[in-house]
Amino acid sequence: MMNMEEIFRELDELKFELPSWAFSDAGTRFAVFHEEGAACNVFERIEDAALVHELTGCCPSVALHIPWDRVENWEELKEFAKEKGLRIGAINPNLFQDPDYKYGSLTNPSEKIRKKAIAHVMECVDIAVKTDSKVISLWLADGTDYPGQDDFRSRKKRLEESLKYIYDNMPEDMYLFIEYKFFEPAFYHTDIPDWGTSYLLAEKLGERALVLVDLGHHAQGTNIEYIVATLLSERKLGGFHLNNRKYADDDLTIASINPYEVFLIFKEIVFAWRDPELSDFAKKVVLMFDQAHITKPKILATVQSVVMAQELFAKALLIDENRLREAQKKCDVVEAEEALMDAFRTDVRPLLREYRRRKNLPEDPIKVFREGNYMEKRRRERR
Ligand code: PSV
Ligand code: MN
Ligand code: MN
Repeated sequence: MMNMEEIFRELDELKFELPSWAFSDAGTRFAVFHEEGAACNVFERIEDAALVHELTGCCPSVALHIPWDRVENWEELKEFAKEKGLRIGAINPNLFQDPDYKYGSLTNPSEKIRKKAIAHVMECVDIAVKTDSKVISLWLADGTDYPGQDDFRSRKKRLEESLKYIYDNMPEDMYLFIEYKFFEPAFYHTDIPDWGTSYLLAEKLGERALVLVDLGHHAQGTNIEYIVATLLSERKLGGFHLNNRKYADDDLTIASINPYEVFLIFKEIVFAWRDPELSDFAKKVVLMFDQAHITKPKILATVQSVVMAQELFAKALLIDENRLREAQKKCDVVEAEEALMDAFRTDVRPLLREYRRRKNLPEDPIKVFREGNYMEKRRRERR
């Protein structure tokens, strides 16, 4: 069992990445809803991410989506982020909004369109170089709607060739994350539907190609923590898109529906952190939020997400690993589950308040945000 000082040291290593796109207006496929004072451009999005970092102390990087966050002068943007206490995290190419990709991007039957998609990813590689980012995080909307629409094996081959070009032309210290999603926007088949396909592609490319797990991208009942454990043991887990889902890719705030699931996922990370053979690798796994705040105010929802994730991670840190392993050795199923549940049932809020107090952070970031005039100021200035 870890003592409080050890837990605090581990909490020091817990960092989250914020997505720029969480701070601007979002919507459903039916409508986009406006929040007064919400960020309208990348500088304002970075400002909002910086505020979340200021209140929580554990979100030092911000991921960008291109072209949503495209600027003329990347040096200026990088410096702006730096002044605000942030660095640029993963660069996310957008291969899903251009109508040219109706029949696929990196898999498209047309060589011309594949080249266009590759060129966009290479532009993102260039942006990553200019902003000192080390990660390209790729999600494809590619798939087909009807049987017979295209040939599966030909698409797989085109995808592999496109990815190989990208991987081979990235700087040697850059990582390529390959995100999977089992459906949508195509409904008959998806080219990268599951972790196995992402893994296969990443494995063929090389060591710096890794799998990205978005918690919203699985069929109901999928055991995500098992996928995480498998990918960790293969050293193929690059990062997460943290969120929660009820039905589909609904991008709800993390643990709003199923906190125990997130706790079990974090347990896999914590145990990998503590495994001497995996520790260095596991500590590099990027914990990013991919959430769209529609019914909640965006900055507040992000603060709430960070607080929630930190609490669940702290609970996972409290698991008595020896007790659990002893029970597992004896096949004492009830005792093993109790070892997990004891940690899960612990109220870690006093511990986190003390942790934040020591770091001169607000003990209750949600309350401080609510009571501050942060949004009022934004509504005035961003009108
Ligand atoms: C797709 O559903 C996804 O999860 C990918 O990560 C995209 O980049 C992101 O959503 C856009 O919000
Ligand atoms: Mn995602
Ligand atoms: Mn998604």
